[in-house]
Amino acid sequence: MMDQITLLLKDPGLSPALKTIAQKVINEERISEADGLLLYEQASLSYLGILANQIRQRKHGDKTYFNRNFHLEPTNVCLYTCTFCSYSRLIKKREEGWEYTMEEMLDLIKKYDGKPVTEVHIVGGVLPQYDLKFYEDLFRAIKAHRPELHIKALTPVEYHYIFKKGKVSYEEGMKRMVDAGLDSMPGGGAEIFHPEIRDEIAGGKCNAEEWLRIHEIFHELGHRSNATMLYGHVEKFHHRVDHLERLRKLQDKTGGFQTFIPLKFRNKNNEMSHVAESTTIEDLRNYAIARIYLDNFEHIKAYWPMIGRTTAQLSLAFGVNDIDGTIDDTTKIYTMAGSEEQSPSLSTRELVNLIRSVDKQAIERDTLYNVVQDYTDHKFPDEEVYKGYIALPVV
Ligand code: V47
Ligand code: SF4
Repeated sequence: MMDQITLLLKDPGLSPALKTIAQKVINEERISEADGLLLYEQASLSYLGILANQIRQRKHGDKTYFNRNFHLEPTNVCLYTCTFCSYSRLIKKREEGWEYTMEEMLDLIKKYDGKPVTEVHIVGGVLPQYDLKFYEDLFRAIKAHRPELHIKALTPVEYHYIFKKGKVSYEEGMKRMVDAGLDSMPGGGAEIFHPEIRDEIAGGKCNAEEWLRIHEIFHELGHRSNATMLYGHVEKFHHRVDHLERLRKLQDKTGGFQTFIPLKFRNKNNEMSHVAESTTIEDLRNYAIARIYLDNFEHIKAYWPMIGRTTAQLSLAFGVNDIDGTIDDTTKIYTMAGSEEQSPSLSTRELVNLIRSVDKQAIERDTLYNVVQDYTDHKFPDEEVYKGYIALPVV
């Protein structure tokens, strides 16, 4: 029987340019920026799915990773005014937001004592009192309380601000963060790198070069980080290609990125509510193109609280091999922006079933992709033998 890619190449309706790109994927050759643009402009969902799935299968087979984490959001008050942000309460409307003290944050950390979480993801707004010293103290206090808890914290947006305010270089600042207990960096704050878009939607915060430089320094210190792209608003396809290209270039240099996470723009309660959201078809095309373009990234992650469980399941056939953790409703960033999941909480068993029901293997990982537990042949208590498709409630 002919495999899907061979059938694709024999399709008389496929343009020579798309055939050439398919051939590159088969030969494991890198595609160019022009190829990337052509994929966004012309490639069908089925074409992209076949190619992205081929790469996913080559890299990971059916393995699909998840981890157990929780979010800590020190504040939702922010100095910046990103137009897509539904989360922040401007400094002028401070009373509508929250600003946790050190003690309050440690209490939130302690709520997870005895629970099998491996990671705390810390992210929030930017405010002067959350300075370099504050975060050093916070990381140290978390490690003193629970040394094995992995701290994945802050983005270059916060680091750029606190280092400037503290009058330290990026190099010195990142070293101090690592010394205090920072283990890895999440992918946020990347938005769209191209200044034509960045200045419009995220003016005033760190620019593309600064975002990339802080990740580079962190990688040079021997640490790993993620990258995101906030897509589906006012950017054009060439801005997305530019974004992917800048990430691919830095990854060639450092190899320090673990995972790429496309973030679908949600339009509730923000200054861009008039901008229509992308369709599910476009979301799946975007995952697939990211998988094809970022040949030097090991993992592509779908953030299920944002896109919903069903699209997350579908994404696993479009290049995605990771679904964000078994988090509970500790993050407000997306619920406030109108995400699919109003109370994003899944138990390990639900998450495993979600992965299994599309015939993939569920693997629990830690932040650095060490296997915590392989659920492929796992039988939950009171569970009958796994029989294939499990219908999930529609959300
Ligand atoms: O930088 C804010 C995005 C990001 C909206 O590294 C929005 O494992 C869509 O980066 N519509 C922060 N997106 C979250 C983030 C993240 C999430 C999950 C996992 C990881 C990881 C990182 O959220 C921001 C911004 O790009 N965002 N508002 C919105 N209305
Ligand atoms: Fe502040 Fe981040 Fe919201 Fe921008 S996206 S306003 S930096 S919290």
